[in-house]
Amino acid sequence: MTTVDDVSRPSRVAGPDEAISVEELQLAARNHGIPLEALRYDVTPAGLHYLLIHYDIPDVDPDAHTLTVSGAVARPLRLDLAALRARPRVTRQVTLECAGNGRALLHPRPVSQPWLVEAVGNAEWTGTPLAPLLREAGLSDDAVDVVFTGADHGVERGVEQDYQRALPVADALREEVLLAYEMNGAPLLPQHGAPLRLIVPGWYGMAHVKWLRDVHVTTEPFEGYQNAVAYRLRADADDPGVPVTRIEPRALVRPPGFPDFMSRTRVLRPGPCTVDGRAWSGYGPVTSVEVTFDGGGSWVPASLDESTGDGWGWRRWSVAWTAKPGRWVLGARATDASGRSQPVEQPWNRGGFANNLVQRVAVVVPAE
Ligand SMILES: Nc1nc2c(c(=O)[nH]1)N[C@H]1C(S)=C(S)[C@@H](COP(=O)(O)O)O[C@H]1N2
Ligand SMILES: [Mo]
Repeated sequence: MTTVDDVSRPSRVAGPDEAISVEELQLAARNHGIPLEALRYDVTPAGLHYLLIHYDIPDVDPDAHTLTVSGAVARPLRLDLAALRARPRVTRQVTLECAGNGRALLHPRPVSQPWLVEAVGNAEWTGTPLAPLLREAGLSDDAVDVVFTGADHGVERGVEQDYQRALPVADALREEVLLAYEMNGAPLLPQHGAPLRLIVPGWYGMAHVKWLRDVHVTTEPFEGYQNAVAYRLRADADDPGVPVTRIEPRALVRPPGFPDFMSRTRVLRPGPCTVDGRAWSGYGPVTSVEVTFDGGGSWVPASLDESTGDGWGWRRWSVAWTAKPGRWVLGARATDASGRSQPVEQPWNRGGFANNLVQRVAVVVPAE
């Protein structure tokens, strides 16, 4: 008998010299990253923000769309977009990063969406805070998790599902969590969750459920696929692992000079220049950034601009450099207020999540 299982691939790690497959390329073509030169913008223009869509962009009619609040609440609610828009309105700049960012650079490579380092963006999200709505619904005293369900549907490793992710009640009640209906001052685009999505500042992308249609309060820990199976840090396939939650600190270099078409190696004219980029963390503000020009051999401190927005967005960093002829490998390392920093040796886990290995940007400075 044919079942949906037959179309799914198991979770897998690539062989030592196994190249990126057409299936990985198929995912990469759907789910694009930020072009790194767009690190120049404080607020990432919507079309340049990275994208990650597990299944299909669902066909949702904004005029008919409703959000239900159900489960362990005293007063279940149903709100349409007009009702959500009539509620208190908040705009926050939030850096979103996919938990799988960096995966394709790992050895061995976990086979999934093959991100290099570009699964990030910093947009302005407008919506209404979630916590007051949950309080109005009347959370029961024994509430444990809040499950967010999207209108998209698919199958993953044999499990047919609506995209669903839960947050522990205490995290769902944080004041910064938004039900967002606008991105950068315009209604959400279809690919970013129109007409409604969750924004969970500081958390990796998988928590920010798009095409949000239901908020369900449970009295038992949620055991759905995206919490219990997919987004866990595991040493190997048998390790139960720990959940992926907040964003580890990372700094990216805005690639200087101009690129070679095929290798994307940078060519930079010799002489004084400013090297800059962005840094962020979900564990507290970035407190310092150091820069290397020799692939991690030595480091110099960068200066940090103020955080744009109210602390959930990235910070620009910059450093003066006199580029001398030769080959250079640039990278930057962020440290945050919690003391977390970035490794120069790869951290590894089976899903390739929360990797914040220091970036390597090859730069050639030709002789004059
Ligand atoms: N409903 C739904 N929400 C989702 C996803 C999804 O596939 N379906 N992908 C998640 C993941 S893994 C990421 S990284 C972010 C990406 O958000 P963006 O595409 O707006 O950048 O959305 C999250 N929300
Ligand atoms: Mo993601």
